Amino acid sequence: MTKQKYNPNEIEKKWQKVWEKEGIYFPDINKASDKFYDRGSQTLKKFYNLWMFPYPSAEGLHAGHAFASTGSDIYGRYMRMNGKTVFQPIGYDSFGIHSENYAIKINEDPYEVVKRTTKHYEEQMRSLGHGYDWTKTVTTSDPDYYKWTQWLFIKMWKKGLAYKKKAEVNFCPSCKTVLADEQVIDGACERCQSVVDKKDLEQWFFKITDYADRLLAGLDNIDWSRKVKIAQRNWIGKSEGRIIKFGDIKVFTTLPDTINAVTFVAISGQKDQFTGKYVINPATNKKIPVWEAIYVLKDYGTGAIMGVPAYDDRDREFATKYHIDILELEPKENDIGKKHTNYHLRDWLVSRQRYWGAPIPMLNCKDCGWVSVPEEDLPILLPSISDYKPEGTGKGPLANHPDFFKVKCPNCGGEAERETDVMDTFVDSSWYFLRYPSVGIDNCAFDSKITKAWLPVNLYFGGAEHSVLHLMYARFVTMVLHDLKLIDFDEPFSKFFAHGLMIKDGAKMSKSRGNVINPDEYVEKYGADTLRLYLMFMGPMDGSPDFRDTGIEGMYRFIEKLWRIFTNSRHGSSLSTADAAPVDTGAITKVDSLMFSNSIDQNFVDIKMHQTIKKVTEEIQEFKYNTAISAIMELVNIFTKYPSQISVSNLKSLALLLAPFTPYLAEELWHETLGNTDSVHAQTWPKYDDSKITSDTVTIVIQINGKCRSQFTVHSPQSTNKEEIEKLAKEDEKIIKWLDGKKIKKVIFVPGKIINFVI
Ligand code: ANZ
Ligand code: ZN
Repeated sequence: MTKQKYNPNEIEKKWQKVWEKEGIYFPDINKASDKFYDRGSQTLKKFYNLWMFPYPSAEGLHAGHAFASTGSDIYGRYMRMNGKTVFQPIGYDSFGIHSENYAIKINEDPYEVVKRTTKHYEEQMRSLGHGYDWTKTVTTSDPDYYKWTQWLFIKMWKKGLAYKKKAEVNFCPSCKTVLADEQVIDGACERCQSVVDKKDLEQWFFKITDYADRLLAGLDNIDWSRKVKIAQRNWIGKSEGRIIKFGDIKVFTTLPDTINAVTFVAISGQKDQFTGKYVINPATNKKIPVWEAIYVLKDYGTGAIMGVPAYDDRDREFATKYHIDILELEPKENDIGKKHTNYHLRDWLVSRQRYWGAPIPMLNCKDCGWVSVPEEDLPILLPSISDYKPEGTGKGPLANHPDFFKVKCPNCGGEAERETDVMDTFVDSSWYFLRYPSVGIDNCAFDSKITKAWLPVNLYFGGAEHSVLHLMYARFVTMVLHDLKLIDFDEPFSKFFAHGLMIKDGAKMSKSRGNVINPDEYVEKYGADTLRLYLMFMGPMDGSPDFRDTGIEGMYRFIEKLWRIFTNSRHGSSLSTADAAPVDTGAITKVDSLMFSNSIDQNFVDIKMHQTIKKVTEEIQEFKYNTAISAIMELVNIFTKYPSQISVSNLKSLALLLAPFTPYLAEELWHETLGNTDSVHAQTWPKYDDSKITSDTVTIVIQINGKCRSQFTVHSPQSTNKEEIEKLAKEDEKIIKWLDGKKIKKVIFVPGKIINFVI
């Protein structure tokens, strides 16, 4: 009988079509909503499994995306097999500088660019075998999405949380736009690394500072890692101190007890200089000089400090440099000044002088001032223009288009001008998780009943680099919508898991290094299942695994071996020794030291099966997919060694364990070998029996003339049976060599411990 060879390309294409047709990843959102409407049962049933949506770049998905998204997909599949109705959507963060800069480079309309890149992403993600709900995708640059981003802006405005003010802002001369504080890393633009300038510009802000305390307090109620919570706390930077008056200058201090040692006051300035003024230190009544200093920040505290060179390093440096007195005095408790709490968190700067973003739905009327666009006029469409390149004038490209900005005031009918800035992409991504379940509904941003049923997100999977930006904004927006009574929860992501970043041959993957891995090649050559397994086997999800493609061959061979185990069992033949050759993955550990004879009872394979189910189950819950996979490999090794002991039920369990990791392979085997007709992904996760796990095995040492030469493992009852142990010991490969041509004089047996051959 000819055996069918493992052909991933054929299998994977086949199941993609079937899954799509049967909609196995498309939960009926409305039906489920009726069922889950009651929060109590909802927590039992629904599972909203979310991976941070990517921005669709020209290069397409790279292997780092594949690593992260596979990690998320495995969890979703696991939860589905644990009885959850899983909703796992995907979309594209398609507005913004990435797409726009690329469009400029190739001189094409960003709209066309995005159409092409999102299509490419979709093809790639489909091929990877992810269980996405393709009926509910979101593209942030589509009018049916950004209409609601504009709506969100208006909600902010009406609640007094959006305002425009002249502010000293970070301006990237290369990107020709303002940047939020969070987008400036050590004085350089996060995207292009250019040194950032300061400019005074009129900008729109969201008042996230009003929510500083809520954002802090909320952290206590969510299941996020310590690390991410610390990052958020530091970013909010709550600091308690006092405001103290030195003459007419107010300073903010966290160490008021050092006031005796204050020898100067400094206000924020463009350069270090003495102002010529003096003020009285209220604690000592002494006259002290007032300076301007660069190190004093304009926007923090009161924008002025009391200089305590004896206790503060920067003050000491300043005093030394400018020959100001240094007073070494013990701090003394006092109650001068007024208690004050300060935050490092700044208001969120949301306007950008660029083209490729959602137009800000505001207009400026000569008589009425700033007025929001009536909601029924949304969306304010981003017009298609050819001169969309930023000029760096402090105004966006839309400011060159009177046909766009010249409008009538909706209040008084007078002359008005639209805002020509567009929104920061972080606004787009601050609420997209609310849109997914309501995709297709066009009379609201999110349907209240559906949202109540499906939100918050149960597991959010994403990069740790978003710890303070995106995650803080999304939490803020959620709190605001909660306060507007539009949703009934105020934390969007019950659990957040920060995955690590994949590297390539020891270095960070980047375009400039030319070491970006395209997953397509590997899918083409080995199939998505091999790639998935390889990516997940590289290390734990929160580590920085190194992609070295030498390992992928071994993984392919492992899958072929799985294939043979199943297909051979169907043909009723047993595995040949060649088939049983161990896979070269480095995963085989303890098993090799176990030696059983063919008389081993079926029980042992069963024990191993239950142990593996337990291990895989526990490791998946911890996102340690690598060790889950090694456990499966160990099991497979046992299967290849004892082919005659494999029961159909063992094979079934193995297929189920494989399903989250290698969804195509598992489905194929489930149907073609095991003869099932429904999807493996709709099955119940295998259960383990604790009573079967405690392995009742005993290790027997084999000695030759009293010296330990080998050992093997048997079941406890067997271990006291001299004849059986002697027979098994003589079958041991090493012992065969020792005994070869020798005469056994005596056999000493210590039941359950040692068998000694005297030769
Ligand atoms: C006296 C003092 C003595 C201070 C000492 C520190 C150490 P956090 O904890 O970050 O809030 N400060 C206040 N406003 C500032 C501004 N606009 N620019 C630069 N520095 C400013 O830091 C609060 C401390 O930072 C304040 O407490 C103040 O210096 C300084 F041994 O006052 B302190
Ligand atoms: Zn008006």
